Amino acid sequence: MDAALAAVALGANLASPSERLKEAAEFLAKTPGLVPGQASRIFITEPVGGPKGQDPYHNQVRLYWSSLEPLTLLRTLLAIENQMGRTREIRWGPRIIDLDLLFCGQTILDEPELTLPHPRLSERAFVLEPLVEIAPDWIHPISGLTVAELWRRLAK
Ligand code: A4P
Ligand code: MG
Repeated sequence: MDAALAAVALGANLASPSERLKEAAEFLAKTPGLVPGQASRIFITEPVGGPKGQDPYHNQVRLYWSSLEPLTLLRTLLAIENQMGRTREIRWGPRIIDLDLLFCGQTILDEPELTLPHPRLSERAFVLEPLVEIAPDWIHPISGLTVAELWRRLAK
């Protein structure tokens, strides 16, 4: 498989979140089949959904040239979350690390294990704001809109 540009959203709001983003990036940089590209700044964001009283999140998006199949890449992300001690109790509850696959080239998939592009990509400021910094011209394969256009729509 030729390398495709993949975008990974990193989020954390427990246990020194910015350190956790760094740790996850180190795991990703060591993964065979992934070549790191640009990384956005880290944004500190208010929690969206989930229980009241959660701490703010640290969010970032990182790009990779990936020669992995999308499902292999997703399973790699879940394995890194597990290695870092992620547990799942409440939907959208506080987390040590969340690694979501935003897109993998122009692949469209609609499976329970992996939906691509990420189904909430276009409505999440904590994802689009970092993404627009590093991939403004990427075209969403379903809507046909660029990331810059999606961000302008949401930020209005
Ligand atoms: N899955 C399917 N498609 C994907 C994909 N493209 N990327 C499946 C990642 N996973 C995908 O994931 C649940 C299952 O989704 C996985 O087993 C995988 O096979 P999860 O990590 O347990 O759940 P999650 O990420 O907490 O849930 P969800 O619904 O994807 O979360 P969202 O919509 O991403 O929201 N507020 C701020 N400020 N910052 C945040 O980062 N994050 C969330 C999570 C809520 N509020 C937030 C933030
Ligand atoms: Mg997730």
